Amino acid sequence: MDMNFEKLVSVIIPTLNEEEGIEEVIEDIPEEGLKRLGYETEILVVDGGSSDETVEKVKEKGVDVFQAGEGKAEGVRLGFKEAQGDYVFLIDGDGSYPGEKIIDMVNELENGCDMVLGSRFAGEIQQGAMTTKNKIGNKILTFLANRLYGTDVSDLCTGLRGMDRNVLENNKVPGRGFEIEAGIHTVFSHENISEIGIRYDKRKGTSKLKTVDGLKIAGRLFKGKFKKR
Ligand SMILES: Nc1nc2c(ncn2[C@@H]2O[C@H](COP(=O)(O)OP(=O)(O)O)[C@@H](O)[C@H]2O)c(=O)[nH]1
Ligand SMILES: [Mg+2]
Repeated sequence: MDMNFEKLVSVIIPTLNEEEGIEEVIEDIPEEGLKRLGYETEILVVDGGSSDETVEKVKEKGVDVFQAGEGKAEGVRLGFKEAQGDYVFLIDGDGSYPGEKIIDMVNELENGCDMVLGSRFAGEIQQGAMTTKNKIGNKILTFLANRLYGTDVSDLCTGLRGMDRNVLENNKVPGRGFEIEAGIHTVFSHENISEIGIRYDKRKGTSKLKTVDGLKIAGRLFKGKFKKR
């Protein structure tokens, strides 16, 4: 079969100093399972200037690394620009999300949704994987997103999601840094969103998220709703 007729799944991994988890994240992407569904897999690591061994480890695995500007959002947007897949996935590079779930998520997208979330709150959160403060923050932000945008999701900020590339091509995704998931929500709120429950594990390495980011995410949700971009 001509390569041009293969279906393609892109998996974007944003990284900043994830030398402890990145290899495992790449290994857990179910390329074989996707092949059985008829998809080639393209992995894109978008790095925000790691000072540890992240980039070397990714290259050793034969995976492409793109150098992005500062902040998670710049990395993700660069990934969106480079990704060629029919479906575009995002997964954090810290080992906290189950890559094997991409198979079930592709099924959801094939069944007609435009974005599928891997929901931690509809799944299970392992002991020590999320602080109580972050749990409350995530719940409040998710509630706010649903109230403002008329959606019904259970995990706004999840770091594992799959999207139809057509929607990404036709819309600019707004937001800086950790606002990116809220920015994606503002774009997909007019589309068909589904979710599957996932297990959330304790991350490898250290979190980059700060308390103030929660406020910025809320700000992004309000801006997207009430301000012309
Ligand atoms: N490219 C890029 N990725 C980032 C940046 N900051 C964080 N990340 C990545 O975004 C993902 C989520 O960050 P993390 O610190 O785990 O946040 P949390 O999961 O919300 O606690 C991880 O894979 C990080 O390596 C950045 O400035 N640039
Ligand atoms: Mg994390």
